[in-house]
Amino acid sequence: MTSRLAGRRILWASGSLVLITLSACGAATINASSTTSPSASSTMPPMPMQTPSSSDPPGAAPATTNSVMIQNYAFGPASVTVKAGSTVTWTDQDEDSHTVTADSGAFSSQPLTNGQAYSHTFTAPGTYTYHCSIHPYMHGTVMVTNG
Ligand SMILES: [Cu+2]
Repeated sequence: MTSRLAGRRILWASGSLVLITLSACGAATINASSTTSPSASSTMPPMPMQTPSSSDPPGAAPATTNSVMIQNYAFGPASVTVKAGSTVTWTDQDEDSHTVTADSGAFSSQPLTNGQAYSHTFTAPGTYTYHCSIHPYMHGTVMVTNG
């Protein structure tokens, strides 16, 4: 009776020793990687990370201008914010023709040739998406705010 119990205790003890050894090894490798990677990566990411994050918001933010240039098959700025009652003017600066056509069909210019301009007055607040009917991949947005 007593010998059988002693044998079980030895097996349990050896089993727990293996577990301790494995967990110790795992902890050692985690510590090793965590101490080496931050020192190597801390010098790399902050420089590239801050440059795009600080330059993206101004570029993505809608511009407060009433003039949109159509250049290189794109509306620039692609997104503008104006107050209700404002007139937005698009000017085609490409050799190719373009239109300013509301996605909703609320307004549309004739095909503009180089140097030609089109104006539209936005009286109601809202978000107006538009495109070029000749080049449907050209998109722009006019956000109209309350006075
Ligand atoms: Cu176009």
